[in-house]
Amino acid sequence: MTAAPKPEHDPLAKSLSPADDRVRLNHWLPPRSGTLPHIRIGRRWFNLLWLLPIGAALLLIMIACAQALRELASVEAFLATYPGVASSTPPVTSGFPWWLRLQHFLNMFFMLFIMRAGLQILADHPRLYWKRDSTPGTEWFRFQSDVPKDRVWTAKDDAVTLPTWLGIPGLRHTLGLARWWHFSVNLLWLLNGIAFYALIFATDQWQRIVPTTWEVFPNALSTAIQYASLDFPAEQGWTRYNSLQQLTYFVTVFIAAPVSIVTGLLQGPAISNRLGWIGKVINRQVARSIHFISFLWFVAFILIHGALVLITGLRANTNRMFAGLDDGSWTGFWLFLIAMMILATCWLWASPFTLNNARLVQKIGRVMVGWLKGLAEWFDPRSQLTEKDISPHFWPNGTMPNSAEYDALVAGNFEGYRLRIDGLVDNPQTLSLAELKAMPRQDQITTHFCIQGWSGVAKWSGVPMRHILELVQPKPEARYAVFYSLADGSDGGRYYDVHKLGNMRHALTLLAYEMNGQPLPVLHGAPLRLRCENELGFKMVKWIEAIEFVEDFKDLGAGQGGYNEDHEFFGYRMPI
Ligand SMILES: Nc1nc2c(c(=O)[nH]1)N[C@H]1C(S)=C(S)[C@@H](COP(=O)(O)O)O[C@H]1N2
Ligand SMILES: [Mo]
Repeated sequence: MTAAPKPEHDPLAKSLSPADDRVRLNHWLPPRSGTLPHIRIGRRWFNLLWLLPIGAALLLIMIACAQALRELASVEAFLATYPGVASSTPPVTSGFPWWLRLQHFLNMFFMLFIMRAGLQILADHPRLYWKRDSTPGTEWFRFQSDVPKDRVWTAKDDAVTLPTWLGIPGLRHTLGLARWWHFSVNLLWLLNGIAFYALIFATDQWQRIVPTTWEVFPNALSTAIQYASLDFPAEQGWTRYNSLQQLTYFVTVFIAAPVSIVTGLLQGPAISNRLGWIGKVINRQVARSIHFISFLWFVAFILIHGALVLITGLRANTNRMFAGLDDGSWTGFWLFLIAMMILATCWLWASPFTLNNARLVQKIGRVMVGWLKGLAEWFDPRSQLTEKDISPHFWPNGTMPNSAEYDALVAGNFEGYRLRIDGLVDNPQTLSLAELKAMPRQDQITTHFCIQGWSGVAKWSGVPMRHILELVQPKPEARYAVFYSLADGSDGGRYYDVHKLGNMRHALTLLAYEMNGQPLPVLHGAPLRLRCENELGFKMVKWIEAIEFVEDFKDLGAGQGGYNEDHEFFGYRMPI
């Protein structure tokens, strides 16, 4: 018996390019600096840097007011009735067990990486909106200027640079790598959190952070007045936290953390487009904005918590949380310093390591969370919107076709266009646009989720992929559909992307030739682009030239399953 011949590919496979396994600055998107963070109030933008002097002034006023208040007999009486810890709060008798201390450290460790990587993701579309159309000018927060009106401004143009010490991995448009960090560490953080929930309720530790009486509110007010007056309340931190601490820890652990997780998941097309009204009310941009607000909560919490640990008794506090001791020794303080050094070292190491070993980070990320993302791909997204939801602005993205061949197609109104469908199919096809239009037509109004963060609604019309499958009859060994573009990618070589066959059978997977009732514009992929509503935008190849069915994609391009997977270290399954 002779070995089976090596599968031949569509001729376009030769136009795919290899890719670097690390981020090379001379091949990367050139830097672009953003602005300082701004918030929009009405029609005016305010620089958030103003919060520093305003905050300092408010702090001073607050101290003065609190001290003046404490001169009043009625306030002193209030503080006497509500000293800061509700009298019925049960004391915790198990001290600070090792698991609690370890989880506290791990939580801090994970959070820093999650937050830095999250910021990097945000920097790829540095604007936040409350409406899913992401129309420039409707943002409520941004660290980028107005969108230029005198040229095509793609979402990629809009991404800004972060320093490598701040973002992971820093630089510009590195969100592919940032997402591996964000999601992989999220998983560890989630497991740590689940174990924490289980352990605190299996012991008496939950009593520290779960209020059990309404008296927690007057007591929290009392604690706030005492802190603000700089005459701190007596500490009983070994057994009970004061009510203000209890409330803030409760909000952080039981509200901010779950809200972050839910609003994170709701930003994924597979989940959001599957969930019906929930995905509409808490749409991509609402979820993204709330996700960011809960990030701000964590930042504020960490800063205030850290500051209070320092000023309310560094030795006692670190002794408890790092050594589990309630004595006057310095043991906890030294352990705390070691923990901080580990943190700082990893902080400095993370970005350079990621840039130099980008492919490895992609692989590790895929092992850690790729399977979870794969699960979400099973959802067959069904959510559709109505004409009135169609976005007034739909961000364009990607690298436009730049060839005489394409120009000739445009000049000829795409009459010369032929879609080639080949590979592991029984009936290879070459279809003109007219032939495609003669096939069963489907209209759908759906939300587009770009990996960078923006979203938009449009009405797409075209041929459902399931009819294409019926026509060409993929062979049993065909597992993936490769979409080759007429356009190159940003770093040279053809743009392409690979989809599992399952995705091609979903009801809303479409070869679109119309957008909002008009022939597909060149900017958005004329004459033909893919719509696959359970994946992020980069998987929806525009300006499709050929579709090839294959058994494996390892021998295509750099073998990662698509152009951005090869060149920007994205994952090839991206339903979230
Ligand atoms: N050929 C090609 N297709 C592409 C891209 C590209 O760069 N080249 N960019 C992708 C990305 S990242 C997105 S978000 C969508 C954007 O589609 P739009 O321009 O219609 O918004 O196209 C996708 N398809
Ligand atoms: Mo995108």
